Amino acid sequence: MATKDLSAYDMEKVPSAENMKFGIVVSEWNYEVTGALARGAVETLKKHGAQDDNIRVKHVPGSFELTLGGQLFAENTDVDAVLLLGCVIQGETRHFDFICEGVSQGATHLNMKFNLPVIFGVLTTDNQQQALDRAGGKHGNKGDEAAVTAIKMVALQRDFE
Ligand code: DLZ
Repeated sequence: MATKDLSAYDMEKVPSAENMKFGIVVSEWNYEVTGALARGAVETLKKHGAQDDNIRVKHVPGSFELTLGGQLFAENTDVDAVLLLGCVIQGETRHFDFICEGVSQGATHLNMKFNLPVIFGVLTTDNQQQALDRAGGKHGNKGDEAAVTAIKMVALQRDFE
């Protein structure tokens, strides 16, 4: 895009995902939330043209395990992007901080190590209601947003090929 066209940039526009392959890693912890994130992500990928055969879903026990799940996709498949979907809810101990820190650093590392879009689709909330509100509730579905981000990043990567 030329600099003169910047005011015409349309962020609502989503590229076609028709020829893109996706891996989705879903955490089992707080599955009422993460299952809804996953359903939203799959629906959104398909809405933008992704083929069912080009979307693979794997589950891991908790959000801390999302990083390794992502690495397994990156090393063993030809996916164009990986979505990490989890939900960490604040408890009484510092466990929350360690898990959030671990998975956010892990996702960043995977992006760089594999030069692959690895999308951070992890809700980090104070309570379950806040999480439900963002998993198909009053604040939308962050799984949908993760899917759109994945599509945009694959398209960006292809722009540089
Ligand atoms: C142990 C734990 C706790 C307390 N809370 C959550 C949470 O809110 N969300 C989540 O995804 N996982 C949680 N876990 C599990 C950890 O992610 C991980 O599975 C364990 O520490 C084992 O490595």
